[in-house]
Amino acid sequence: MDFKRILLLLIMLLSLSVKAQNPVFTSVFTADPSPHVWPDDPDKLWVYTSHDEPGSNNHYGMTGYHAFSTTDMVNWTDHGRILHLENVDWAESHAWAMDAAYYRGNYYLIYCMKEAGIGLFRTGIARSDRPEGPFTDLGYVKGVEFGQDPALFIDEDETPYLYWGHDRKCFAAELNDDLMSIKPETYTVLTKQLTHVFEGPWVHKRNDKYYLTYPGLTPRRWPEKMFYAVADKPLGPYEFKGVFIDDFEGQSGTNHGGIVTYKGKDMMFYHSAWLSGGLSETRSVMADYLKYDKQGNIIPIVPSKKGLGIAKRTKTTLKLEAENGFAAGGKLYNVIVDTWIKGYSGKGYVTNFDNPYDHVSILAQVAKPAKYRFIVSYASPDGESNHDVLINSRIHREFKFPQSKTFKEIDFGLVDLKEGDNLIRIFKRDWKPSKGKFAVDYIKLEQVFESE
Ligand code: FUB
Repeated sequence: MDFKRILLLLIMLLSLSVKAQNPVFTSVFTADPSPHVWPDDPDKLWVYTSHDEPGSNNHYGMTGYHAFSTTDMVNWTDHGRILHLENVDWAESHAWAMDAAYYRGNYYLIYCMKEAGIGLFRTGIARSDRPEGPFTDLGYVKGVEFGQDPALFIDEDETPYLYWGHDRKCFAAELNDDLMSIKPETYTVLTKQLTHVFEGPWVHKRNDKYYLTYPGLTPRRWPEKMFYAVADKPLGPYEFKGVFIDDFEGQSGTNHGGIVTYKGKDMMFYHSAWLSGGLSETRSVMADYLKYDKQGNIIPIVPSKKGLGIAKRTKTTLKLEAENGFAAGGKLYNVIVDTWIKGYSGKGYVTNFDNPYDHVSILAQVAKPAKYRFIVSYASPDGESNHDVLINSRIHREFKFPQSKTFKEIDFGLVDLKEGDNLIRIFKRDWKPSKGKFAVDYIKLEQVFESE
């Protein structure tokens, strides 16, 4: 082999081994990540995010939230839309940053939206008995004015603390046990303690110290950098420490995120504009390891393409539960949710496709037009079942579901999804009376890459 060929081979081998795990989610535009490991499942990492609509490139049109989970930091599941403006009757717009918490046996999403008719930010609270939602709105937290960018921190003694902040201000308070109102006597203005603060406070605890991280602006200068301050008590006083994510190439105007310890490693989740190629308000979640020095100071992070550097890239599969219906942006038409056939995932499955047009529609949100592998988990105990699948009313296919007494996945190959919202409808194919109980548990849409 001559020298040129050897060089080419080396370059090819090198490019195969290059690791590029940032941005973390490449299937959908995401921002304001809130990472958590829940106490009942230390093997799983969850990241809750807000959602940027492709093509809009402005924060004003933001409408909903997503949940992602992983057990290896490489393969991620996008559980789809977990809460949307349509599910919150007091709100009219601006589904901006949120946080999640596990508290007394339930999962909570604490988020902000603008109140209908008033147009000011409220801090909303929604609950689910499952980490992946969907979440049901409970109303807004009383006693919080201008409640943008809330973070809910549950201390080791189970005391709940709320932090929020916007427009160069930051506040905190202890919440009452039902999480629906603040204890007025604990209301604290943190603004002066948090040099350069702009919005987005987030709190984690390490070695009995409370770390409050936040996006800030040095005088009159965008984009935002990430700063932090440390305290001995959740409500302060906080000692300002400095910047730990400075300006970086391809960042969005804003930055925002949280810190988590997962399988012994500390990580910072934040966002950039890398996936959209620099569109400042079309963002994507990033993750990098975070390290502390001996004194407990955060060692600044320099965002890198490599990110967590475990694999060549991350891969996301959308796993969308059929039974979540309207709460997840879908629809159940003349079908029901049942739990009789065992072995389903989520809260149940959809069945009773008795007449033509009876259907389940499931919402899949993606960032860019792409091919996805389409998998359906179903059961058809009484024999083969034929159904049509409509994707955005454009692709129309006839799918055979062989008899199966238990739930199993069937792979229907590649389908095309468009940028933004895709509605995937599974419905009965013909006018013949139904043979039995065909049931849809969930659909999966798996990212595929050219080299696969
Ligand atoms: O995502 C919308 C807004 O941008 C958030 O609420 C802010 O923190 C900033 O990230």
